[in-house]
Amino acid sequence: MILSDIVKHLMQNDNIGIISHVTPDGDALGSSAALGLALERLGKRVVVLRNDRLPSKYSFLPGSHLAVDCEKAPFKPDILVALDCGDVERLGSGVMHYEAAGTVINIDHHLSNTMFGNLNLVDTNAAATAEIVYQVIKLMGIALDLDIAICLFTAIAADTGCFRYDNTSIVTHGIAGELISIGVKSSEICRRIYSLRTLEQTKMLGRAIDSIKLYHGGKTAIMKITKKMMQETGCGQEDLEGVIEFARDIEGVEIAALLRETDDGEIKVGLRSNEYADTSEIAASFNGGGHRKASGYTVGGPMDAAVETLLDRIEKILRV
Ligand SMILES: [Mn+2]
Repeated sequence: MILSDIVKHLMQNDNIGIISHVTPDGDALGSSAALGLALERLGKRVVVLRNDRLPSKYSFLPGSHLAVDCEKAPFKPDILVALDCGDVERLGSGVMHYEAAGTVINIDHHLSNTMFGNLNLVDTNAAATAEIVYQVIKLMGIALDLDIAICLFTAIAADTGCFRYDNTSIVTHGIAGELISIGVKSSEICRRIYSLRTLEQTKMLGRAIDSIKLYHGGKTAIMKITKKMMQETGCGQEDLEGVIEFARDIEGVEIAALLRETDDGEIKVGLRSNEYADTSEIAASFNGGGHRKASGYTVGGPMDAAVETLLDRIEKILRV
Protein backbone atom coordinates (compact mmCIF):
# COMPACT_ATOMS: atom_id res chain seq x y z
CA MET A 1 0.00 0.00 0.00
CA ILE A 2 1.28 3.39 -1.01
CA LEU A 3 0.61 5.06 2.35
CA SER A 4 2.74 2.53 4.24
CA ASP A 5 5.46 2.72 1.55
CA ILE A 6 5.61 6.45 2.05
CA VAL A 7 5.80 6.10 5.82
CA LYS A 8 8.60 3.55 5.42
CA HIS A 9 10.60 5.92 3.24
CA LEU A 10 10.14 8.77 5.69
CA MET A 11 11.15 6.60 8.65
CA GLN A 12 14.26 5.27 6.88
CA ASN A 13 15.72 8.57 5.68
CA ASP A 14 17.07 11.42 7.77
CA ASN A 15 17.32 14.42 5.44
CA ILE A 16 13.86 15.44 4.36
CA GLY A 17 12.71 18.45 2.36
CA ILE A 18 9.06 19.48 2.24
CA ILE A 19 7.76 21.71 -0.48
CA SER A 20 4.43 23.02 -1.65
CA HIS A 21 3.10 25.21 -4.42
CA VAL A 22 3.81 28.80 -5.42
CA THR A 23 1.50 31.44 -3.92
CA PRO A 24 0.83 29.10 -1.00
CA ASP A 25 -2.62 28.85 0.56
CA GLY A 26 -3.62 27.63 4.00
CA ASP A 27 -3.53 23.95 3.02
CA ALA A 28 -0.07 24.26 1.45
CA LEU A 29 1.34 26.07 4.49
CA GLY A 30 -0.48 24.10 7.18
CA SER A 31 0.22 20.66 5.67
CA SER A 32 3.89 21.48 5.20
CA ALA A 33 4.35 22.79 8.73
CA ALA A 34 2.42 19.86 10.26
CA LEU A 35 4.50 17.23 8.47
CA GLY A 36 7.69 19.17 9.18
CA LEU A 37 6.96 19.34 12.92
CA ALA A 38 6.01 15.66 13.02
CA LEU A 39 9.24 14.59 11.31
CA GLU A 40 11.23 16.86 13.60
CA ARG A 41 9.73 14.96 16.56
CA LEU A 42 11.29 11.81 15.08
CA GLY A 43 14.71 13.48 15.14
CA LYS A 44 14.88 14.01 11.38
CA ARG A 45 16.68 16.86 9.70
CA VAL A 46 13.76 18.70 8.10
CA VAL A 47 13.42 21.78 6.00
CA VAL A 48 10.22 23.35 4.66
CA LEU A 49 11.20 24.92 1.36
CA ARG A 50 9.42 28.15 0.55
CA ASN A 51 8.78 29.64 -2.89
CA ASP A 52 7.02 32.81 -1.88
CA ARG A 53 6.86 34.82 1.28
CA LEU A 54 4.40 33.79 3.95
CA PRO A 55 1.06 35.64 3.65
CA SER A 56 0.73 37.68 6.83
CA LYS A 57 -2.57 36.14 7.85
CA TYR A 58 -0.81 32.79 8.26
CA SER A 59 2.01 34.21 10.38
CA PHE A 60 0.43 32.58 13.46
CA LEU A 61 1.19 29.08 12.16
CA PRO A 62 3.66 27.10 14.26
CA GLY A 63 6.72 25.57 12.61
CA SER A 64 8.17 28.71 11.02
CA HIS A 65 11.64 27.76 12.35
CA LEU A 66 11.68 24.95 9.75
CA ALA A 67 11.04 27.21 6.76
CA VAL A 68 13.67 28.66 4.41
CA ASP A 69 13.68 30.01 0.85
CA CYS A 70 14.18 27.34 -1.81
CA GLU A 71 17.54 28.83 -2.76
CA LYS A 72 18.82 28.69 0.81
CA ALA A 73 18.27 25.05 1.73
CA PRO A 74 20.81 24.20 4.47
CA PHE A 75 21.28 20.65 3.17
CA LYS A 76 20.39 18.52 0.17
CA PRO A 77 17.28 16.50 0.97
CA ASP A 78 17.38 12.74 0.27
CA ILE A 79 13.63 12.80 0.09
CA LEU A 80 11.51 15.62 -1.23
CA VAL A 81 7.88 15.58 -0.15
CA ALA A 82 5.66 17.71 -2.38
CA LEU A 83 2.39 18.64 -0.70
CA ASP A 84 -0.80 20.01 -2.28
CA CYS A 85 0.99 20.42 -5.57
CA GLY A 86 -0.69 19.27 -8.80
CA ASP A 87 2.33 19.38 -11.09
CA VAL A 88 6.04 20.16 -11.23
CA GLU A 89 5.50 23.69 -12.55
CA ARG A 90 3.63 24.58 -9.37
CA LEU A 91 6.86 23.92 -7.44
CA GLY A 92 8.25 27.18 -8.85
CA SER A 93 11.92 27.58 -7.99
CA GLY A 94 11.61 24.40 -5.90
CA VAL A 95 12.01 22.47 -9.13
CA MET A 96 15.77 22.38 -8.46
CA HIS A 97 15.12 20.23 -5.40
CA TYR A 98 12.75 18.08 -7.42
CA GLU A 99 15.53 17.38 -9.89
CA ALA A 100 18.17 16.79 -7.19
CA ALA A 101 16.21 14.62 -4.73
CA GLY A 102 16.74 10.86 -4.69
CA THR A 103 13.09 10.16 -4.05
CA VAL A 104 10.11 12.44 -4.60
CA ILE A 105 6.95 11.76 -2.62
CA ASN A 106 3.87 13.44 -4.07
CA ILE A 107 0.96 13.83 -1.63
CA ASP A 108 -2.00 15.73 -2.96
CA HIS A 109 -5.76 15.90 -3.51
CA HIS A 110 -5.99 17.71 -6.87
CA LEU A 111 -7.91 16.00 -9.66
CA SER A 112 -5.36 17.35 -12.13
CA ASN A 113 -2.30 15.83 -10.37
CA THR A 114 0.23 14.58 -12.93
CA MET A 115 1.69 11.85 -10.66
CA PHE A 116 5.13 13.44 -10.92
CA GLY A 117 6.63 11.68 -7.88
CA ASN A 118 8.38 8.35 -7.39
CA LEU A 119 5.67 7.64 -4.85
CA ASN A 120 2.27 9.23 -5.47
CA LEU A 121 -0.51 9.43 -2.93
CA VAL A 122 -3.29 11.41 -4.56
CA ASP A 123 -6.71 11.21 -2.95
CA THR A 124 -9.21 13.44 -4.69
CA ASN A 125 -11.79 12.66 -2.01
CA ALA A 126 -9.67 14.35 0.63
CA ALA A 127 -10.98 17.85 1.38
CA ALA A 128 -7.43 19.04 1.97
CA THR A 129 -3.94 17.63 1.57
CA ALA A 130 -3.80 17.98 5.36
CA GLU A 131 -6.30 15.11 5.69
CA ILE A 132 -3.76 12.83 4.00
CA VAL A 133 -0.87 14.29 6.01
CA TYR A 134 -2.92 13.50 9.13
CA GLN A 135 -2.99 9.81 8.05
CA VAL A 136 0.77 9.84 7.40
CA ILE A 137 1.51 11.33 10.82
CA LYS A 138 -0.76 8.80 12.53
CA LEU A 139 0.86 5.88 10.72
CA MET A 140 4.31 7.14 11.75
CA GLY A 141 3.07 6.73 15.32
CA ILE A 142 3.52 10.38 16.25
CA ALA A 143 1.14 11.77 18.85
CA LEU A 144 -0.51 14.99 17.71
CA ASP A 145 0.47 17.95 19.85
CA LEU A 146 -1.15 21.39 19.83
CA ASP A 147 1.29 22.88 17.28
CA ILE A 148 0.75 20.08 14.77
CA ALA A 149 -3.00 20.20 15.44
CA ILE A 150 -3.15 23.95 14.73
CA CYS A 151 -1.34 23.43 11.42
CA LEU A 152 -3.63 20.60 10.32
CA PHE A 153 -6.77 22.40 11.40
CA THR A 154 -5.79 25.60 9.60
CA ALA A 155 -5.09 23.67 6.41
CA ILE A 156 -8.42 21.85 6.53
CA ALA A 157 -10.39 24.97 7.47
CA ALA A 158 -8.76 26.89 4.60
CA ASP A 159 -9.63 24.31 1.93
CA THR A 160 -13.18 23.75 3.14
CA GLY A 161 -14.16 27.40 3.62
CA CYS A 162 -14.32 26.60 7.32
CA PHE A 163 -16.33 23.43 6.74
CA ARG A 164 -18.86 25.03 4.37
CA TYR A 165 -17.85 23.60 0.98
CA ASP A 166 -19.20 20.25 -0.16
CA ASN A 167 -15.74 18.63 -0.04
CA THR A 168 -16.30 18.62 3.74
CA SER A 169 -16.95 14.99 4.70
CA ILE A 170 -17.52 12.92 7.81
CA VAL A 171 -13.78 12.25 7.74
CA THR A 172 -13.10 16.00 7.68
CA HIS A 173 -15.30 16.60 10.71
CA GLY A 174 -13.86 13.58 12.48
CA ILE A 175 -10.31 14.85 12.13
CA ALA A 176 -11.35 18.40 13.04
CA GLY A 177 -13.09 17.08 16.17
CA GLU A 178 -9.93 15.31 17.27
CA LEU A 179 -7.86 18.45 16.65
CA ILE A 180 -10.31 20.54 18.70
CA SER A 181 -10.07 17.99 21.52
CA ILE A 182 -6.30 18.63 21.55
CA GLY A 183 -6.95 22.32 22.14
CA VAL A 184 -7.35 23.98 18.75
CA LYS A 185 -9.60 27.04 18.94
CA SER A 186 -11.84 26.52 15.93
CA SER A 187 -13.61 29.89 15.90
CA GLU A 188 -10.36 31.81 16.35
CA ILE A 189 -8.67 30.08 13.40
CA CYS A 190 -11.72 30.44 11.16
CA ARG A 191 -11.88 34.14 11.96
CA ARG A 192 -8.17 34.61 11.27
CA ILE A 193 -8.22 32.92 7.91
CA TYR A 194 -11.70 33.88 6.65
CA SER A 195 -13.01 37.08 8.21
CA LEU A 196 -10.05 39.07 9.44
CA ARG A 197 -8.97 41.72 6.90
CA THR A 198 -6.76 44.77 6.90
CA LEU A 199 -8.31 48.06 5.81
CA GLU A 200 -6.42 47.78 2.49
CA GLN A 201 -7.79 44.27 1.91
CA THR A 202 -11.30 45.48 2.72
CA LYS A 203 -11.02 48.36 0.22
CA MET A 204 -9.73 45.92 -2.40
CA LEU A 205 -12.63 43.58 -1.70
CA GLY A 206 -15.02 46.49 -2.24
CA ARG A 207 -13.48 47.31 -5.60
CA ALA A 208 -13.41 43.67 -6.66
CA ILE A 209 -17.09 43.30 -5.78
CA ASP A 210 -17.82 46.51 -7.68
CA SER A 211 -16.24 45.00 -10.81
CA ILE A 212 -18.59 41.99 -10.90
CA LYS A 213 -20.63 41.50 -14.06
CA LEU A 214 -23.07 38.67 -14.72
CA TYR A 215 -23.37 36.76 -17.99
CA HIS A 216 -25.29 33.77 -19.35
CA GLY A 217 -28.57 34.82 -17.74
CA GLY A 218 -26.90 35.31 -14.37
CA LYS A 219 -25.17 31.93 -14.24
CA THR A 220 -21.66 33.30 -14.72
CA ALA A 221 -20.07 36.00 -12.56
CA ILE A 222 -16.87 37.69 -13.70
CA MET A 223 -14.72 39.71 -11.31
CA LYS A 224 -11.77 41.73 -12.62
CA ILE A 225 -8.78 43.09 -10.74
CA THR A 226 -6.41 45.32 -12.66
CA LYS A 227 -2.80 46.23 -11.91
CA LYS A 228 -4.00 49.74 -11.20
CA MET A 229 -6.45 48.52 -8.53
CA MET A 230 -3.63 46.60 -6.86
CA GLN A 231 -1.40 49.67 -6.85
CA GLU A 232 -4.11 52.02 -5.59
CA THR A 233 -5.13 49.78 -2.70
CA GLY A 234 -1.56 48.71 -1.89
CA CYS A 235 -2.55 45.06 -2.07
CA GLY A 236 -0.51 42.09 -3.29
CA GLN A 237 -1.76 38.81 -4.65
CA GLU A 238 -1.73 37.24 -1.17
CA ASP A 239 -4.40 39.77 -0.17
CA LEU A 240 -6.91 38.25 -2.58
CA GLU A 241 -7.52 34.84 -1.02
CA GLY A 242 -11.26 34.33 -0.63
CA VAL A 243 -12.27 37.39 -2.66
CA ILE A 244 -13.66 35.18 -5.44
CA GLU A 245 -16.17 33.65 -3.01
CA PHE A 246 -18.16 36.89 -3.10
CA ALA A 247 -18.79 36.28 -6.81
CA ARG A 248 -19.62 32.59 -6.32
CA ASP A 249 -22.05 33.43 -3.51
CA ILE A 250 -24.36 35.48 -5.75
CA GLU A 251 -27.79 33.89 -6.07
CA GLY A 252 -28.21 32.07 -9.39
CA VAL A 253 -24.48 31.93 -10.18
CA GLU A 254 -23.03 28.55 -11.19
CA ILE A 255 -19.53 29.63 -12.26
CA ALA A 256 -17.52 32.52 -10.84
CA ALA A 257 -14.22 33.73 -12.22
CA LEU A 258 -11.69 36.17 -10.85
CA LEU A 259 -9.28 37.59 -13.44
CA ARG A 260 -6.23 39.43 -12.17
CA GLU A 261 -3.67 41.32 -14.18
CA THR A 262 -0.12 40.53 -13.02
CA ASP A 263 2.84 42.92 -13.06
CA ASP A 264 4.11 41.41 -16.29
CA GLY A 265 0.74 41.75 -18.01
CA GLU A 266 -0.42 38.14 -17.78
CA ILE A 267 -3.88 37.29 -16.52
CA LYS A 268 -4.25 34.90 -13.61
CA VAL A 269 -7.68 33.32 -13.53
CA GLY A 270 -9.37 31.64 -10.57
CA LEU A 271 -12.53 29.61 -11.14
CA ARG A 272 -15.23 28.39 -8.76
CA SER A 273 -18.49 26.55 -9.32
CA ASN A 274 -21.48 25.89 -7.11
CA GLU A 275 -23.25 22.72 -8.20
CA TYR A 276 -22.47 20.79 -11.34
CA ALA A 277 -19.88 22.59 -13.48
CA ASP A 278 -16.41 21.00 -13.63
CA THR A 279 -14.15 24.06 -13.65
CA SER A 280 -11.00 21.90 -13.73
CA GLU A 281 -11.95 21.03 -17.33
CA ILE A 282 -11.97 24.70 -18.27
CA ALA A 283 -8.68 25.29 -16.43
CA ALA A 284 -7.07 22.28 -18.12
CA SER A 285 -8.03 23.62 -21.55
CA PHE A 286 -5.84 26.65 -20.70
CA ASN A 287 -3.02 24.46 -19.27
CA GLY A 288 -4.12 25.05 -15.70
CA GLY A 289 -5.63 22.68 -13.18
CA GLY A 290 -7.32 22.16 -9.85
CA HIS A 291 -10.49 20.63 -8.49
CA ARG A 292 -14.00 20.38 -9.95
CA LYS A 293 -15.26 23.34 -7.98
CA ALA A 294 -12.04 25.33 -7.60
CA SER A 295 -9.32 25.64 -10.20
CA GLY A 296 -7.18 28.15 -12.04
CA TYR A 297 -4.89 28.98 -14.93
CA THR A 298 -2.77 31.76 -16.39
CA VAL A 299 -3.09 33.29 -19.89
CA GLY A 300 -1.64 36.23 -21.78
CA GLY A 301 -3.41 39.58 -21.71
CA PRO A 302 -5.12 41.81 -22.36
CA MET A 303 -7.87 41.39 -19.76
CA ASP A 304 -10.81 41.83 -22.13
CA ALA A 305 -9.55 39.14 -24.51
CA ALA A 306 -9.06 36.76 -21.57
CA VAL A 307 -12.64 37.43 -20.43
CA GLU A 308 -14.02 36.80 -23.93
CA THR A 309 -12.29 33.44 -24.42
CA LEU A 310 -13.24 32.36 -20.93
CA LEU A 311 -16.91 33.25 -21.44
CA ASP A 312 -16.95 31.18 -24.64
CA ARG A 313 -15.50 28.21 -22.81
CA ILE A 314 -17.93 28.55 -19.92
CA GLU A 315 -20.93 28.79 -22.21
CA LYS A 316 -20.14 25.32 -23.57
CA ILE A 317 -20.44 23.61 -20.20
CA LEU A 318 -23.29 25.57 -18.61
CA ARG A 319 -26.70 23.99 -18.54
CA VAL A 320 -29.27 26.40 -19.93
MN1 LIG B 1 -5.33 21.86 -0.98
